[in-house]
Amino acid sequence: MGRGKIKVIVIPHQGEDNLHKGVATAWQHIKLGLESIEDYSVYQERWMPDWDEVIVDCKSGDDLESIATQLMEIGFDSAIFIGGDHLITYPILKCLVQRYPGLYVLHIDAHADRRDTYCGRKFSYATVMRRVEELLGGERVITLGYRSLVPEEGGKLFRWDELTEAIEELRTPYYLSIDMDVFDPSVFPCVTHPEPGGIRFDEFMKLLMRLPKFVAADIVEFNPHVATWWPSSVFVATILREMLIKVAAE
Ligand SMILES: [Mn+2]
Repeated sequence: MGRGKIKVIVIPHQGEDNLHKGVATAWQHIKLGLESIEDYSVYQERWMPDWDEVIVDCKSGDDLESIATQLMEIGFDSAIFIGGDHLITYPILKCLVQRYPGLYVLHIDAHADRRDTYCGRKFSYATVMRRVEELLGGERVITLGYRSLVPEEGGKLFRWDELTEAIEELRTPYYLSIDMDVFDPSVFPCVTHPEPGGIRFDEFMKLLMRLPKFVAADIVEFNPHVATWWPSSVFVATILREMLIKVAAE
């Protein structure tokens, strides 16, 4: 993979089985949100670093091989990936694990995403962490913030009030995956599957400040079409700024 500036890599993938369409348009809304906020973070007392935008071609629908091939061609040192739905995490990790064989994943989500199949599909936003477990080993995939699952979904699952236990399981190098539905629908309604009982922005920031630096991260499942999109666009833009600062920090 090539070296250079931090990249924001957009993967506007939307699965056939998504209940509401809309995640493919996330990035254009986040870009408007970035125009509204300061480039300076009062939380980390740093400026947002320079970054390059790269957009992956997802016209081929569920063709994960095509996404993985494009990611290998793009090459990146530090990157934040923007979905799209949660399935994008799989091709990203398929590339990253070649470079970091012992990679861990911290998966922040209202859902476990560990069904074996969903709507007859092996690869779906509802099965993605099961596939990631098969790729990396189940002990390396840590989910935090879940509040909805079915009994077949097992693994290293932690509720938000078990945050300290989840962090104790984490090792570096690691990848951070953020499903926006981890937030409470009252603070962030723009997701396809909102779940009551979620976290606030300040709780997320407290976690981010506690975590060691990650090698790359994604922000997925922002669906601007299911609720009033403007405050949510600014919300995701703010999260992106904070993560760019975090990944750029020495
Ligand atoms: Mn979710």
